[in-house]
Amino acid sequence: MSVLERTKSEEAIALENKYGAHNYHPLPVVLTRGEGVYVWDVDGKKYYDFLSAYSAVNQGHCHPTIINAMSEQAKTLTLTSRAFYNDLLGKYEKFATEFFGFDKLLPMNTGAEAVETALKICRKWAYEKKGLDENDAEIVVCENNFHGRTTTIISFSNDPVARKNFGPYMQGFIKIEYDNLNALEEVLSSNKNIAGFLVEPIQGEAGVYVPSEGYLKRAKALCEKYNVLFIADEVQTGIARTGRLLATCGNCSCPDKNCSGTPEVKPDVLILGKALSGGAYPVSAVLANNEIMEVIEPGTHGSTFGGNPLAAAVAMAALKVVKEEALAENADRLGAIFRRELNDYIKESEICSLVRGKGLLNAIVINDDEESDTAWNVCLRLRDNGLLAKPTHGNIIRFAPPLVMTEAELRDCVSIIIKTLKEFE
Ligand code: IF1
Repeated sequence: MSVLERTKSEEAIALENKYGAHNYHPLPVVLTRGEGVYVWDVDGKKYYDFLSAYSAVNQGHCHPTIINAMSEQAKTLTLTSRAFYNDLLGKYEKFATEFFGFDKLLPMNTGAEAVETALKICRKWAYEKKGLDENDAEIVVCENNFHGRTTTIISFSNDPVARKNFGPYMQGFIKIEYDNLNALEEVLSSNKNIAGFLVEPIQGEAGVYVPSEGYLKRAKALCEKYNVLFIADEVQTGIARTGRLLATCGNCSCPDKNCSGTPEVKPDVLILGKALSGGAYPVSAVLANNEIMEVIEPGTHGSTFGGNPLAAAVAMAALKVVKEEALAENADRLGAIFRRELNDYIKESEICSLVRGKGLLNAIVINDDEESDTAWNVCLRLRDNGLLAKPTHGNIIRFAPPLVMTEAELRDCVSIIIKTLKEFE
């Protein structure tokens, strides 16, 4: 049998089980093709994708604009390393910095790498600009954060599964409660060594927790008061997912006409990943203005693949799609319909107690304890009914479809979800 020949579901699953590390517990469905909001399994069954590869595929699967840019560039030049210039990186950096309203961009590949990059920039800034003594810098983070899987990042996670037996842990992080301004002011006012505050505008992995109105704006003001960098991890919330170009959007000079929303914050350091490539390729970035980014000098940071011309071509195309197809606007509009329709249902539901979120980043809470397998079973039934989603912490199901969805498709999805939940009432 040729290696490229299609394996049926069981065979594909068995191969992963036998030859792959068991670092995931996937929903049993084996996908082979994607287009827009749809994916198909190896038996030809079609599904709505309500995960979007954890919000990487905001532009929809295999978007022709992105795939064309990718295949054209793949035939021309893929990788030079940063030992030499390439003719696309500068164009992309100009495009993306203008798009998001920052002076400079530092290109990386994965979200975790971009978070690491932001932490390094923050520490170096603290020593060279703020004047902290070497090795004294501390960075404030939030409880129940998710920023990736590297040894430094898991050091300040409080998820026991993500952390246990991966020590020793990196020093220099202080954890405070999310969405608690008093806790932030307390730590900033009592500790002279704080360099930065790293925060997710909405906590995704924790279960799509949207902070109180004005939280981000006031947190940023506190950071300014104490000369601390406000670092926004928009790896998951960015690129139109929450109904704005960025969940922190507001006074940035981004071209999103929908971008005058309530959480008006311009981060000092912005972290992007996932949908920066529309899911076609790993592309991440850190953006900041000159007085911060200038602490990075030759030799202080880098990556073989970061800033390669293929990534640059893909990212420019991915951002163009976001703007041309008004994806932020669509996410805002469809998200409101989604929550309204599900809230109507929940009033009479025994199984589902809550829907929350912003734009098309939403979650429902299943009425059962964290350890129960109800949410998992609901996801299996959703799969049978033609819609793919995945539980996050135990009893929470995240709903994050591609942003290219139409209203008719969204309403179809809502009826699949409600029909499925009814089967569990
Ligand atoms: C996994 C969740 C999503 C992120 C934020 C950085 C990263 C992520 C805010 C790192 C990654 C992922 C990775 C994925 C699960 C996932 C996730 F369930 F944890 F919450 F998206 F929904 N900052 N999020 O959300 O980016 O290095 O992965 O490119 O299985 O680890 P990465």
